[in-house]
Amino acid sequence: MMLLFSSCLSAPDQKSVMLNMLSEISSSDKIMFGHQDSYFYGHTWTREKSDTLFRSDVKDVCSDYPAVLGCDLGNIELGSDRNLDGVPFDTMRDAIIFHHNLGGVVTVSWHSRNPVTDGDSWDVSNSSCIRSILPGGSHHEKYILWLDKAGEFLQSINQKSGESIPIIFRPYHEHTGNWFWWGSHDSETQDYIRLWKMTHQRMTTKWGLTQLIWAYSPNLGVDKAGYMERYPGDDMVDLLGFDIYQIKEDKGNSTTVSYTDNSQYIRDLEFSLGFLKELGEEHNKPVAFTETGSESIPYPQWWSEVLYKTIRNYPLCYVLVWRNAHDKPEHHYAPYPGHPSEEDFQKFYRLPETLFLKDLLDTTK
Ligand code: BMA
Repeated sequence: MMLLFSSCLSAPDQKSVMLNMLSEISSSDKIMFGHQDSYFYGHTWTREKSDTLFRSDVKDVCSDYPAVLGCDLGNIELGSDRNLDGVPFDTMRDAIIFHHNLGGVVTVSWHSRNPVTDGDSWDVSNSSCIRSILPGGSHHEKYILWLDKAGEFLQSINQKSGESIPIIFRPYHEHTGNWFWWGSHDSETQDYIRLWKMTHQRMTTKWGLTQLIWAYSPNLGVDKAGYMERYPGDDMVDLLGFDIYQIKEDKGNSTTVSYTDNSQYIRDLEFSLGFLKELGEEHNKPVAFTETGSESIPYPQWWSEVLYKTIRNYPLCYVLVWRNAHDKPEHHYAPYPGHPSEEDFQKFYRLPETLFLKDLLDTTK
């Protein structure tokens, strides 16, 4: 599998090369592995300013980087030089260019702050937040400035690399839940769609980011109709995703949290990925498992017996697991050396169907 990007390609061409590649992988038996923030910190380490090479817990375990690098823009809207998890935006830019130059795929989410209260993304204390930032709303102008901060950063990646890097941009994710200010509890269906369109238009017309691949990713808890309820339209979305986590199962004893029963997670995946597959076909879009994981991965065979065993039946182009925090001992979704699931992850890595960065290496560079 090889990506044929070239710096001579225009932004729309870069986008179509990437979309073709994603569709090709979707319709094959292959799947790319992704990890959020993989290059910036791991379970026991953080990146030092003087580090020249990128480290990754995934690489420490299988000698290869993930094929998909996940990054998050949260706090860019404040003009901060680090994101909400402490990642310097300069490092993020360099990592995106490095990863792209090796043929890897980049996806960017945005846990932006609440534009009305200035609280974090999870601040849902006010209502009609979306409506307040749409044209005519009390916080519209402020929010446009926030969009511009994100647009400026994304544009700076292209300026530094000298080419338009196609990035899977995944704003306003998990909106079918009620934990983010952009969630479905906040406003009417049409408000969310207008927010998406306003964002799409600003990034495209003001910042010229025509190479962005727009990913729509609701979360577990909806059926096919619910998934599509706030769909912005085929012209505004390029990739259909889903966020589904394996939630800790509390057996009633506050000290015992059991992860050994994987059946509910498998059922959730089969139900949700089943209609995601149909939607991909109906809308002619590649489909991806945009976020997942089992926090701490306490079940050692999780990679082969739970995740891969289930997702291999669906035409996904990638699966991305969430970050390995360095400052929260239980908050990790990929293994690190010595982790109980390390061996099983290496088995997952060796499967001919799973793609990591070396499988995508762009030899044309
Ligand atoms: C959440 C957690 C938070 C983090 C946020 C954005 O799922 O990992 O600790 O700040 O994602 O990355």
